[in-house]
Amino acid sequence: MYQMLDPTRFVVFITGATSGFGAAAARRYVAAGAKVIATGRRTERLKALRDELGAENCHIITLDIRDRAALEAAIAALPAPFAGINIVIANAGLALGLQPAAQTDIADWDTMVATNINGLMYTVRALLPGLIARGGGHIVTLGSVAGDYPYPGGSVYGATKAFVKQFALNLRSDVQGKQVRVTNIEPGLTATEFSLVRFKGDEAQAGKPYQGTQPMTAEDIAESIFWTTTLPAHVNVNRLQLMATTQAFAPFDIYRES
Ligand code: NDP
Ligand code: 8X3
Repeated sequence: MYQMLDPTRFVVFITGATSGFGAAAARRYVAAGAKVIATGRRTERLKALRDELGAENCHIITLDIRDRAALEAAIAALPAPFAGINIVIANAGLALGLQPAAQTDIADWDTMVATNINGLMYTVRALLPGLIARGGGHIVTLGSVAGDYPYPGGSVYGATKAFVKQFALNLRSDVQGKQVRVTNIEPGLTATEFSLVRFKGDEAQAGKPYQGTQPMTAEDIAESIFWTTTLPAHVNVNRLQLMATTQAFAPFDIYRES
């Protein structure tokens, strides 16, 4: 029989565990017997998750990944049962707005760069030396189809996800021989709070991308993340792109005079 890794040996650090993929991943790993460090800015959500999963399985840290000093301090202060991190799910991120570039709020661009790029860099930089020192592990980043396929209004969000992809691939090169695996998960349309965040709480607008169709779910993505990390240690999934079966490709958009 094909031998997967034993998830009861996993200590998993998850950013963005208050919602969507991160919360679903926390549940998936704990269900498989792993220990999880769940992080995010919304403390009440984290407490509810800890109550659900059990404090012996789920350690929570209120954390804004844009705050490098806080991130490093939180990792340095981890209690012993959660200190031996061997899986990092660098998932926290967001899109803000869908306006054309000329009309966008530049503060939204700044927030996306600070979160999706700087926050990701800080997370990986803070955790990678520990993974290497402990003999290996796995870093999973959350890219997007938006990192490959342009779309109107996707300007900075898509560009941050292109960064995530290349950062993950470059990390792979850096950790060669260190027993550290790196995987960029690249989902398409998935129903989470992503759209509500993008449209700043406007539920009617946020619901539109999912209307009349069947998007993927947070559990679909969590299962994919889990699968890549439980594959035998000699296998590295570099990139994994997923779309809802209802989502496909369109022709190029040609502007015509008439
Ligand atoms: P959600 O909005 O449901 O979850 C996003 C998570 O990120 C929340 O837990 C949020 O926690 C956290 N987060 C946001 N900003 C920060 C911050 N500054 N510091 C710490 N945590 C932060 O979205 P998804 O689960 O869908 O998205 C997860 C990742 O997947 C993102 O990187 C997103 O770009 C990507 N993605 C999503 C797709 C989709 O269609 N849903 C498709 C492709 C990729 P809190 O607010 O409590 O801090
Ligand atoms: C989220 C998917 O298509 O809304 O990364 O950009 S999309």
